[in-house]
Amino acid sequence: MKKSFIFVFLVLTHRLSTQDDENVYLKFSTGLKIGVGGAAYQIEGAWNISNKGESVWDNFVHNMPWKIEDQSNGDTASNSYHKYKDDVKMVKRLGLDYYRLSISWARVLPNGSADSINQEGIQYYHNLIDELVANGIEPIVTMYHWDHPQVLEDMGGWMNESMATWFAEYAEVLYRELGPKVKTFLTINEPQILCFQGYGSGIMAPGRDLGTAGTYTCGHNMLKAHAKAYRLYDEKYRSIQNGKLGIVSHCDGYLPETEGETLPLELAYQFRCGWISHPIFVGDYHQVMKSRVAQLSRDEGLSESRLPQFSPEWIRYIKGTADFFGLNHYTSFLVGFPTTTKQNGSFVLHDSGLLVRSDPRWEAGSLKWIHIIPEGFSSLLRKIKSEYNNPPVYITENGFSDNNKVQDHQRIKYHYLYLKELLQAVKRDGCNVQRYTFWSLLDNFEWSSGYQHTFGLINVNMTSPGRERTPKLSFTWLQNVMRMRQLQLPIPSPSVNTTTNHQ
Ligand code: PNW
Repeated sequence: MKKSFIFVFLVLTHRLSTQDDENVYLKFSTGLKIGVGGAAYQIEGAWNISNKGESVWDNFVHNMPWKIEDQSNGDTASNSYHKYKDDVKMVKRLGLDYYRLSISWARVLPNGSADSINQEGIQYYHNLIDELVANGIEPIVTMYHWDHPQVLEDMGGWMNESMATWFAEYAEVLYRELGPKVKTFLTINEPQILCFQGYGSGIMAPGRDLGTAGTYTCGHNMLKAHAKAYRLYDEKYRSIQNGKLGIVSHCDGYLPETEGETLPLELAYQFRCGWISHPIFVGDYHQVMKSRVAQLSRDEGLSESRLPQFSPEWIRYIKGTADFFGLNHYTSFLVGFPTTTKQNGSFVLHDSGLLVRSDPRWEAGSLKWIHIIPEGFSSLLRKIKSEYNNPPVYITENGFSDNNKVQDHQRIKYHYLYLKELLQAVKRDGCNVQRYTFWSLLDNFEWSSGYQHTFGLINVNMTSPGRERTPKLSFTWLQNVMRMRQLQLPIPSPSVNTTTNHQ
Protein backbone atom coordinates (compact mmCIF):
# COMPACT_ATOMS: atom_id res chain seq x y z
CA MET A 1 0.00 0.00 0.00
CA LYS A 2 2.67 2.41 1.16
CA LYS A 3 5.00 1.42 -1.69
CA SER A 4 2.38 1.97 -4.39
CA PHE A 5 1.52 5.34 -2.86
CA ILE A 6 5.16 6.41 -3.12
CA PHE A 7 5.28 5.12 -6.69
CA VAL A 8 2.18 7.10 -7.71
CA PHE A 9 3.58 10.16 -5.94
CA LEU A 10 6.89 9.85 -7.80
CA VAL A 11 5.21 9.40 -11.18
CA LEU A 12 2.97 12.38 -10.57
CA THR A 13 5.73 14.70 -9.41
CA HIS A 14 7.91 13.63 -12.31
CA ARG A 15 5.06 14.38 -14.71
CA LEU A 16 4.47 17.73 -13.10
CA SER A 17 8.11 18.74 -13.15
CA THR A 18 8.61 17.82 -16.82
CA GLN A 19 5.43 19.72 -17.58
CA ASP A 20 6.81 22.65 -15.62
CA ASP A 21 10.05 22.43 -17.56
CA GLU A 22 8.08 22.45 -20.77
CA ASN A 23 6.11 25.48 -19.65
CA VAL A 24 9.29 27.35 -18.88
CA TYR A 25 10.02 27.18 -22.60
CA LEU A 26 6.65 28.66 -23.51
CA LYS A 27 7.02 31.93 -21.60
CA PHE A 28 8.91 34.64 -23.45
CA SER A 29 12.28 35.42 -21.97
CA THR A 30 12.55 38.86 -20.39
CA GLY A 31 13.74 41.44 -22.85
CA LEU A 32 12.84 39.38 -25.93
CA LYS A 33 11.20 41.69 -28.44
CA ILE A 34 8.83 40.35 -31.06
CA GLY A 35 8.16 42.01 -34.40
CA VAL A 36 7.19 41.44 -38.01
CA GLY A 37 8.74 42.55 -41.28
CA GLY A 38 8.38 43.40 -44.92
CA ALA A 39 10.62 44.62 -47.76
CA ALA A 40 10.01 47.62 -50.02
CA TYR A 41 9.96 45.93 -53.42
CA GLN A 42 7.87 43.03 -52.14
CA ILE A 43 5.04 45.17 -50.72
CA GLU A 44 5.10 48.82 -51.80
CA GLY A 45 4.13 48.76 -55.45
CA ALA A 46 4.02 52.36 -56.80
CA TRP A 47 7.08 51.47 -58.81
CA ASN A 48 6.98 54.68 -60.88
CA ILE A 49 5.22 56.99 -58.44
CA SER A 50 6.75 59.75 -56.27
CA ASN A 51 9.52 60.41 -58.83
CA LYS A 52 11.01 57.06 -57.94
CA GLY A 53 13.91 55.89 -60.11
CA GLU A 54 14.02 52.49 -61.75
CA SER A 55 15.46 49.76 -59.52
CA VAL A 56 17.17 46.56 -60.64
CA TRP A 57 13.99 44.68 -59.74
CA ASP A 58 11.80 46.96 -61.89
CA ASN A 59 14.20 46.41 -64.75
CA PHE A 60 14.45 42.66 -64.21
CA VAL A 61 10.70 41.92 -64.02
CA HIS A 62 9.90 44.17 -66.98
CA ASN A 63 12.65 42.88 -69.26
CA MET A 64 12.92 39.26 -68.19
CA PRO A 65 9.39 38.33 -67.01
CA TRP A 66 10.04 34.68 -67.78
CA LYS A 67 12.43 34.58 -64.83
CA ILE A 68 9.46 34.96 -62.45
CA GLU A 69 7.54 31.73 -61.83
CA ASP A 70 4.13 33.26 -62.66
CA GLN A 71 5.52 36.05 -64.89
CA SER A 72 4.24 38.57 -62.35
CA ASN A 73 5.95 41.67 -60.96
CA GLY A 74 5.95 44.07 -58.00
CA ASP A 75 4.49 47.05 -59.91
CA THR A 76 1.55 47.16 -57.50
CA ALA A 77 2.41 44.30 -55.11
CA SER A 78 0.49 44.70 -51.82
CA ASN A 79 0.16 48.44 -52.52
CA SER A 80 1.68 49.37 -49.17
CA TYR A 81 2.83 52.66 -50.65
CA HIS A 82 -0.81 53.75 -50.49
CA LYS A 83 -2.01 51.48 -47.70
CA TYR A 84 0.79 51.88 -45.17
CA LYS A 85 -1.61 53.16 -42.51
CA ASP A 86 -3.57 49.90 -42.77
CA ASP A 87 -0.33 47.96 -42.36
CA VAL A 88 0.57 49.89 -39.21
CA LYS A 89 -2.93 49.25 -37.82
CA MET A 90 -2.40 45.52 -38.35
CA VAL A 91 0.96 45.54 -36.54
CA LYS A 92 -0.73 47.37 -33.69
CA ARG A 93 -3.61 44.88 -33.61
CA LEU A 94 -1.04 42.11 -33.30
CA GLY A 95 0.42 43.82 -30.24
CA LEU A 96 3.96 43.59 -31.59
CA ASP A 97 6.97 45.52 -30.34
CA TYR A 98 8.47 46.54 -33.68
CA TYR A 99 8.12 46.59 -37.45
CA ARG A 100 11.03 45.87 -39.79
CA LEU A 101 10.67 47.88 -43.00
CA SER A 102 13.08 48.51 -45.85
CA ILE A 103 13.83 51.67 -47.82
CA SER A 104 13.75 51.65 -51.60
CA TRP A 105 17.14 53.14 -52.53
CA ALA A 106 15.77 54.22 -55.92
CA ARG A 107 12.79 56.01 -54.33
CA VAL A 108 15.13 58.10 -52.19
CA LEU A 109 17.97 58.58 -54.71
CA PRO A 110 16.38 58.12 -58.15
CA ASN A 111 19.58 58.71 -60.09
CA GLY A 112 21.76 56.93 -57.56
CA SER A 113 23.53 60.04 -56.49
CA ALA A 114 23.29 61.31 -52.90
CA ASP A 115 23.37 64.93 -53.99
CA SER A 116 19.83 64.82 -55.32
CA ILE A 117 17.46 63.45 -52.73
CA ASN A 118 13.91 62.86 -53.91
CA GLN A 119 11.88 64.75 -51.30
CA GLU A 120 8.64 63.00 -52.13
CA GLY A 121 10.36 59.63 -51.80
CA ILE A 122 11.95 60.25 -48.42
CA GLN A 123 8.69 61.80 -47.22
CA TYR A 124 6.94 58.45 -47.70
CA TYR A 125 9.35 56.87 -45.21
CA HIS A 126 8.96 59.77 -42.78
CA ASN A 127 5.21 59.24 -42.91
CA LEU A 128 5.47 55.50 -42.38
CA ILE A 129 7.94 55.82 -39.51
CA ASP A 130 5.91 58.60 -37.86
CA GLU A 131 2.79 56.46 -38.10
CA LEU A 132 4.62 53.55 -36.42
CA VAL A 133 6.01 55.71 -33.64
CA ALA A 134 2.62 57.35 -33.04
CA ASN A 135 1.23 53.84 -32.53
CA GLY A 136 3.94 52.80 -30.11
CA ILE A 137 5.68 50.50 -32.61
CA GLU A 138 9.44 50.70 -32.91
CA PRO A 139 10.69 51.08 -36.52
CA ILE A 140 13.64 48.92 -37.58
CA VAL A 141 15.04 49.96 -40.92
CA THR A 142 16.76 47.83 -43.54
CA MET A 143 18.68 50.22 -45.77
CA TYR A 144 19.00 47.82 -48.65
CA HIS A 145 16.78 44.83 -49.36
CA TRP A 146 18.02 44.01 -52.90
CA ASP A 147 16.50 46.89 -54.93
CA HIS A 148 19.39 49.21 -55.81
CA PRO A 149 18.95 51.89 -58.52
CA GLN A 150 19.34 50.53 -62.06
CA VAL A 151 21.73 53.40 -62.90
CA LEU A 152 24.19 51.97 -60.39
CA GLU A 153 23.79 48.53 -61.91
CA ASP A 154 24.57 50.06 -65.30
CA MET A 155 27.92 51.00 -63.78
CA GLY A 156 28.54 47.40 -62.66
CA GLY A 157 26.43 47.18 -59.51
CA TRP A 158 27.97 44.93 -56.88
CA MET A 159 30.73 43.92 -59.31
CA ASN A 160 32.06 47.47 -58.97
CA GLU A 161 33.99 48.30 -55.81
CA SER A 162 32.62 51.86 -55.98
CA MET A 163 29.26 50.44 -54.85
CA ALA A 164 30.76 50.52 -51.35
CA THR A 165 31.17 54.30 -51.58
CA TRP A 166 27.76 54.81 -53.20
CA PHE A 167 26.17 52.71 -50.49
CA ALA A 168 27.85 54.68 -47.70
CA GLU A 169 26.66 57.95 -49.27
CA TYR A 170 23.13 56.58 -49.39
CA ALA A 171 23.47 55.40 -45.78
CA GLU A 172 24.45 58.91 -44.73
CA VAL A 173 21.26 60.30 -46.27
CA LEU A 174 19.28 57.82 -44.18
CA TYR A 175 21.17 58.62 -40.95
CA ARG A 176 20.64 62.34 -41.50
CA GLU A 177 16.98 62.03 -42.44
CA LEU A 178 15.72 59.10 -40.41
CA GLY A 179 18.42 58.61 -37.76
CA PRO A 180 16.71 60.88 -35.22
CA LYS A 181 13.70 58.51 -35.24
CA VAL A 182 15.30 55.14 -36.03
CA LYS A 183 17.48 53.42 -33.46
CA THR A 184 18.16 50.16 -35.27
CA PHE A 185 19.50 50.04 -38.80
CA LEU A 186 20.19 46.90 -40.83
CA THR A 187 22.62 47.69 -43.64
CA ILE A 188 22.30 44.90 -46.22
CA ASN A 189 19.82 42.03 -46.31
CA GLU A 190 21.30 38.58 -46.95
CA PRO A 191 24.41 39.05 -49.09
CA GLN A 192 24.51 35.23 -49.28
CA ILE A 193 21.24 34.97 -51.22
CA LEU A 194 21.48 38.15 -53.29
CA CYS A 195 25.06 37.54 -54.40
CA PHE A 196 24.44 33.94 -55.29
CA GLN A 197 21.06 34.36 -56.98
CA GLY A 198 21.57 37.87 -58.43
CA TYR A 199 25.21 37.62 -59.60
CA GLY A 200 26.09 33.93 -59.42
CA SER A 201 23.17 32.11 -61.04
CA GLY A 202 21.07 35.04 -62.28
CA ILE A 203 17.70 33.79 -61.09
CA MET A 204 17.12 37.07 -59.26
CA ALA A 205 17.75 40.69 -60.24
CA PRO A 206 20.02 41.89 -61.73
CA GLY A 207 20.03 38.48 -63.41
CA ARG A 208 23.75 38.05 -63.92
CA ASP A 209 25.15 34.52 -64.07
CA LEU A 210 28.79 34.99 -63.27
CA GLY A 211 29.29 31.80 -61.25
CA THR A 212 31.10 31.64 -57.93
CA ALA A 213 33.60 34.34 -58.95
CA GLY A 214 30.69 36.77 -59.37
CA THR A 215 29.08 35.57 -56.14
CA TYR A 216 32.26 36.09 -54.13
CA THR A 217 33.07 39.48 -55.68
CA CYS A 218 29.58 40.66 -54.80
CA GLY A 219 29.97 39.52 -51.18
CA HIS A 220 33.42 41.15 -51.00
CA ASN A 221 32.08 44.53 -52.11
CA MET A 222 29.05 44.23 -49.83
CA LEU A 223 31.28 43.62 -46.82
CA LYS A 224 33.20 46.78 -47.71
CA ALA A 225 29.95 48.71 -48.23
CA HIS A 226 28.57 47.54 -44.91
CA ALA A 227 31.78 48.42 -43.06
CA LYS A 228 31.92 51.90 -44.61
CA ALA A 229 28.33 52.59 -43.56
CA TYR A 230 29.06 51.32 -40.05
CA ARG A 231 32.27 53.34 -39.64
CA LEU A 232 30.56 56.45 -40.90
CA TYR A 233 27.84 56.04 -38.27
CA ASP A 234 30.53 55.62 -35.61
CA GLU A 235 32.37 58.74 -36.71
CA LYS A 236 29.50 61.15 -37.28
CA TYR A 237 26.19 59.92 -35.92
CA ARG A 238 26.48 57.41 -33.08
CA SER A 239 27.22 59.96 -30.37
CA ILE A 240 24.14 62.02 -31.28
CA GLN A 241 21.75 59.32 -32.45
CA ASN A 242 22.73 56.41 -30.20
CA GLY A 243 21.47 53.72 -32.53
CA LYS A 244 22.54 50.15 -33.22
CA LEU A 245 23.74 48.83 -36.56
CA GLY A 246 24.28 45.43 -38.10
CA ILE A 247 24.12 43.39 -41.29
CA VAL A 248 21.67 40.54 -41.95
CA SER A 249 23.17 37.11 -42.64
CA HIS A 250 21.23 34.23 -44.16
CA CYS A 251 22.14 31.11 -42.20
CA ASP A 252 20.68 27.65 -42.55
CA GLY A 253 20.90 24.90 -39.98
CA TYR A 254 22.80 21.69 -40.77
CA LEU A 255 22.36 18.11 -39.64
CA PRO A 256 24.94 15.43 -40.38
CA GLU A 257 24.21 12.90 -43.10
CA THR A 258 26.17 10.37 -41.02
CA GLU A 259 25.56 10.54 -37.30
CA GLY A 260 28.46 11.94 -35.33
CA GLU A 261 30.22 13.48 -38.34
CA THR A 262 31.10 17.08 -37.51
CA LEU A 263 33.41 18.21 -40.33
CA PRO A 264 30.60 18.62 -42.91
CA LEU A 265 28.65 20.75 -40.42
CA GLU A 266 31.63 23.02 -39.92
CA LEU A 267 32.36 23.32 -43.65
CA ALA A 268 28.74 24.07 -44.56
CA TYR A 269 28.50 26.69 -41.82
CA GLN A 270 31.73 28.46 -42.80
CA PHE A 271 30.96 28.51 -46.52
CA ARG A 272 27.49 29.95 -46.15
CA CYS A 273 26.92 31.80 -42.87
CA GLY A 274 30.58 32.27 -42.00
CA TRP A 275 31.42 33.69 -45.45
CA ILE A 276 29.79 36.99 -44.39
CA SER A 277 29.88 36.67 -40.58
CA HIS A 278 33.50 35.64 -40.04
CA PRO A 279 35.03 38.81 -41.56
CA ILE A 280 32.76 40.92 -39.33
CA PHE A 281 32.91 39.01 -36.04
CA VAL A 282 36.39 37.45 -36.20
CA GLY A 283 38.25 39.12 -39.07
CA ASP A 284 38.92 38.06 -42.69
CA TYR A 285 37.40 35.05 -44.45
CA HIS A 286 37.63 31.82 -42.50
CA GLN A 287 40.84 29.89 -43.23
CA VAL A 288 38.94 26.83 -44.46
CA MET A 289 37.19 28.93 -47.09
CA LYS A 290 40.36 30.68 -48.21
CA SER A 291 42.38 27.52 -48.58
CA ARG A 292 39.70 25.39 -50.25
CA VAL A 293 38.76 28.02 -52.84
CA ALA A 294 42.43 28.79 -53.52
CA GLN A 295 43.18 25.09 -54.05
CA LEU A 296 40.17 24.53 -56.30
CA SER A 297 41.01 27.64 -58.32
CA ARG A 298 44.57 26.36 -58.83
CA ASP A 299 43.19 22.99 -59.91
CA GLU A 300 41.02 24.80 -62.45
CA GLY A 301 44.15 26.45 -63.88
CA LEU A 302 43.28 29.93 -62.62
CA SER A 303 46.12 32.25 -61.69
CA GLU A 304 44.36 33.51 -58.58
CA SER A 305 41.65 32.38 -56.20
CA ARG A 306 38.03 33.01 -57.15
CA LEU A 307 37.62 34.27 -53.57
CA PRO A 308 39.05 37.81 -53.51
CA GLN A 309 41.54 38.76 -50.81
CA PHE A 310 41.23 41.53 -48.25
CA SER A 311 44.27 43.67 -47.47
CA PRO A 312 45.27 43.80 -43.77
CA GLU A 313 43.75 47.31 -43.63
CA TRP A 314 40.40 46.09 -44.92
CA ILE A 315 40.48 43.11 -42.53
CA ARG A 316 40.87 45.51 -39.59
CA TYR A 317 38.32 47.96 -41.02
CA ILE A 318 35.60 45.32 -41.46
CA LYS A 319 36.22 43.47 -38.20
CA GLY A 320 33.93 44.59 -35.38
CA THR A 321 31.36 46.35 -37.52
CA ALA A 322 28.22 44.93 -35.91
CA ASP A 323 26.36 45.77 -32.72
CA PHE A 324 24.38 42.52 -33.02
CA PHE A 325 24.16 39.42 -35.19
CA GLY A 326 21.27 39.91 -37.68
CA LEU A 327 20.01 36.45 -38.60
CA ASN A 328 17.55 35.32 -41.24
CA HIS A 329 16.78 31.67 -40.72
CA TYR A 330 14.20 29.45 -42.36
CA THR A 331 15.28 25.84 -42.53
CA SER A 332 17.94 23.14 -42.27
CA PHE A 333 19.69 20.69 -44.57
CA LEU A 334 21.48 17.37 -44.34
CA VAL A 335 25.16 17.66 -45.18
CA GLY A 336 27.83 15.06 -45.81
CA PHE A 337 30.62 14.14 -48.19
CA PRO A 338 29.48 12.64 -51.50
CA THR A 339 30.15 8.94 -51.74
CA THR A 340 30.22 8.79 -55.54
CA THR A 341 31.36 11.34 -58.09
CA LYS A 342 27.82 11.37 -59.46
CA GLN A 343 26.49 13.01 -56.29
CA ASN A 344 26.97 16.72 -56.68
CA GLY A 345 26.78 19.31 -53.97
CA SER A 346 24.41 22.19 -54.49
CA PHE A 347 25.89 25.08 -56.44
CA VAL A 348 25.67 27.38 -53.48
CA LEU A 349 27.96 25.19 -51.43
CA HIS A 350 29.90 24.05 -54.49
CA ASP A 351 33.36 24.95 -53.22
CA SER A 352 32.74 23.25 -49.88
CA GLY A 353 32.73 19.87 -51.65
CA LEU A 354 29.64 18.83 -49.71
CA LEU A 355 26.49 17.08 -50.70
CA VAL A 356 23.57 19.14 -49.40
CA ARG A 357 20.04 17.78 -49.42
CA SER A 358 16.72 17.60 -47.64
CA ASP A 359 15.31 14.38 -46.27
CA PRO A 360 12.25 13.51 -48.39
CA ARG A 361 10.43 12.51 -45.18
CA TRP A 362 10.67 16.04 -43.75
CA GLU A 363 7.56 18.20 -43.64
CA ALA A 364 7.91 20.78 -46.40
CA GLY A 365 6.52 24.21 -47.17
CA SER A 366 5.27 25.17 -50.61
CA LEU A 367 8.78 26.34 -51.48
CA LYS A 368 10.82 23.19 -51.83
CA TRP A 369 13.78 24.49 -49.81
CA ILE A 370 11.77 25.08 -46.65
CA HIS A 371 11.24 22.21 -44.21
CA ILE A 372 10.15 22.27 -40.59
CA ILE A 373 13.31 21.35 -38.71
CA PRO A 374 13.29 23.33 -35.44
CA GLU A 375 16.24 21.45 -33.92
CA GLY A 376 18.45 22.88 -36.70
CA PHE A 377 17.51 26.37 -35.52
CA SER A 378 18.68 25.89 -31.94
CA SER A 379 21.89 24.19 -33.01
CA LEU A 380 22.58 27.19 -35.27
CA LEU A 381 21.96 29.56 -32.34
CA ARG A 382 24.41 27.56 -30.21
CA LYS A 383 26.95 27.63 -33.05
CA ILE A 384 26.70 31.44 -33.30
CA LYS A 385 27.08 31.67 -29.52
CA SER A 386 30.25 29.60 -29.46
CA GLU A 387 31.71 30.92 -32.71
CA TYR A 388 31.44 34.66 -31.93
CA ASN A 389 31.47 34.85 -28.14
CA ASN A 390 27.73 35.02 -27.62
CA PRO A 391 26.79 38.24 -29.43
CA PRO A 392 23.28 39.69 -29.14
CA VAL A 393 21.28 37.96 -31.88
CA TYR A 394 18.40 39.60 -33.68
CA ILE A 395 16.34 37.09 -35.64
CA THR A 396 15.44 39.42 -38.51
CA GLU A 397 13.40 36.83 -40.44
CA ASN A 398 11.79 33.48 -39.72
CA GLY A 399 8.81 32.20 -41.65
CA PHE A 400 7.02 29.49 -43.59
CA SER A 401 5.59 29.43 -47.11
CA ASP A 402 2.32 27.91 -48.26
CA ASN A 403 0.03 28.38 -51.25
CA ASN A 404 -2.31 31.14 -50.14
CA LYS A 405 -3.94 29.38 -47.20
CA VAL A 406 -5.97 31.54 -44.82
CA GLN A 407 -6.45 28.60 -42.42
CA ASP A 408 -2.67 28.37 -42.17
CA HIS A 409 -2.24 25.61 -39.59
CA GLN A 410 1.18 24.64 -40.82
CA ARG A 411 2.49 28.21 -40.39
CA ILE A 412 1.28 28.27 -36.78
CA LYS A 413 2.89 24.92 -36.13
CA TYR A 414 6.17 26.15 -37.68
CA HIS A 415 6.32 29.31 -35.57
CA TYR A 416 5.27 27.49 -32.42
CA LEU A 417 8.05 24.94 -32.81
CA TYR A 418 10.70 27.47 -33.88
CA LEU A 419 9.88 29.92 -31.09
CA LYS A 420 9.89 27.12 -28.53
CA GLU A 421 13.30 26.05 -29.79
CA LEU A 422 14.50 29.64 -29.53
CA LEU A 423 13.28 29.91 -25.93
CA GLN A 424 15.11 26.69 -25.09
CA ALA A 425 18.28 28.04 -26.67
CA VAL A 426 17.95 31.19 -24.57
CA LYS A 427 16.85 29.72 -21.24
CA ARG A 428 18.69 26.41 -21.27
CA ASP A 429 21.76 27.15 -23.39
CA GLY A 430 22.29 30.84 -22.59
CA CYS A 431 22.05 32.12 -26.20
CA ASN A 432 21.67 35.88 -26.27
CA VAL A 433 18.66 36.22 -28.60
CA GLN A 434 17.02 39.62 -28.20
CA ARG A 435 14.62 39.90 -31.14
CA TYR A 436 12.45 37.57 -33.18
CA THR A 437 10.87 38.79 -36.42
CA PHE A 438 7.96 36.99 -38.08
CA TRP A 439 8.35 37.05 -41.85
CA SER A 440 6.15 38.50 -43.15
CA LEU A 441 3.26 40.78 -42.22
CA LEU A 442 1.61 40.56 -45.64
CA ASP A 443 1.41 38.19 -48.53
CA ASN A 444 3.58 39.84 -51.15
CA PHE A 445 5.79 39.50 -54.21
CA GLU A 446 8.05 36.57 -53.34
CA TRP A 447 10.88 37.48 -55.75
CA SER A 448 11.40 34.88 -58.49
CA SER A 449 8.52 32.82 -57.05
CA GLY A 450 6.05 35.64 -57.78
CA TYR A 451 2.75 35.38 -55.91
CA GLN A 452 2.53 31.57 -55.84
CA HIS A 453 4.19 31.19 -52.47
CA THR A 454 3.03 33.20 -49.49
CA PHE A 455 4.61 33.93 -46.10
CA GLY A 456 2.13 36.50 -44.72
CA LEU A 457 0.18 36.54 -41.49
CA ILE A 458 -2.29 38.50 -43.59
CA ASN A 459 -3.71 37.46 -46.95
CA VAL A 460 -3.82 40.15 -49.62
CA ASN A 461 -6.27 39.90 -52.51
CA MET A 462 -3.80 40.35 -55.36
CA THR A 463 -6.45 40.29 -58.07
CA SER A 464 -8.52 43.10 -56.58
CA PRO A 465 -7.46 46.73 -57.14
CA GLY A 466 -8.22 47.46 -53.47
CA ARG A 467 -5.68 44.83 -52.34
CA GLU A 468 -8.00 43.99 -49.43
CA ARG A 469 -6.32 42.40 -46.42
CA THR A 470 -7.68 39.36 -44.56
CA PRO A 471 -5.96 38.23 -41.35
CA LYS A 472 -5.12 34.53 -41.39
CA LEU A 473 -5.50 32.05 -38.54
CA SER A 474 -1.84 32.64 -37.69
CA PHE A 475 -2.67 36.33 -37.13
CA THR A 476 -5.24 35.44 -34.46
CA TRP A 477 -2.86 32.93 -32.92
CA LEU A 478 -0.10 35.54 -32.71
CA GLN A 479 -2.47 38.08 -31.16
CA ASN A 480 -3.09 35.60 -28.33
CA VAL A 481 0.60 34.84 -28.00
CA MET A 482 1.38 38.54 -27.69
CA ARG A 483 -1.38 39.10 -25.15
CA MET A 484 0.16 36.47 -22.87
CA ARG A 485 3.78 36.87 -24.02
CA GLN A 486 3.70 33.10 -23.95
CA LEU A 487 3.45 30.50 -26.68
CA GLN A 488 -0.04 29.11 -27.23
CA LEU A 489 -0.53 25.58 -28.53
CA PRO A 490 -1.29 25.44 -32.23
CA ILE A 491 -4.96 25.01 -33.04
CA PRO A 492 -5.14 21.33 -34.06
CA SER A 493 -5.98 20.68 -37.65
CA PRO A 494 -7.05 17.23 -38.84
CA SER A 495 -5.59 17.99 -42.25
CA VAL A 496 -2.03 18.44 -41.03
CA ASN A 497 -0.16 15.19 -40.88
CA THR A 498 3.30 15.71 -39.47
CA THR A 499 4.84 12.75 -41.22
CA THR A 500 3.50 13.50 -44.67
CA ASN A 501 6.07 13.85 -47.39
CA HIS A 502 5.02 16.96 -49.28
CA GLN A 503 7.66 16.75 -51.97
C1 PNW B 1 14.63 35.96 -48.00
N1 PNW B 1 16.64 30.57 -50.96
O1 PNW B 1 14.84 35.53 -49.32
C2 PNW B 1 14.37 37.45 -48.10
O2 PNW B 1 15.10 38.20 -47.18
C3 PNW B 1 12.91 37.81 -48.07
O3 PNW B 1 12.72 39.00 -48.77
C4 PNW B 1 12.05 36.66 -48.59
O4 PNW B 1 10.70 37.00 -48.69
C5 PNW B 1 12.25 35.48 -47.65
O5 PNW B 1 13.62 35.20 -47.43
C6 PNW B 1 11.54 34.21 -48.07
O6 PNW B 1 12.08 33.70 -49.25
C7 PNW B 1 15.27 34.28 -49.65
O7 PNW B 1 16.44 30.23 -52.15
C8 PNW B 1 15.07 33.88 -50.96
O8 PNW B 1 17.25 29.81 -50.18
C9 PNW B 1 15.53 32.66 -51.40
C10 PNW B 1 16.18 31.81 -50.51
C11 PNW B 1 16.37 32.20 -49.20
C12 PNW B 1 15.91 33.44 -48.78
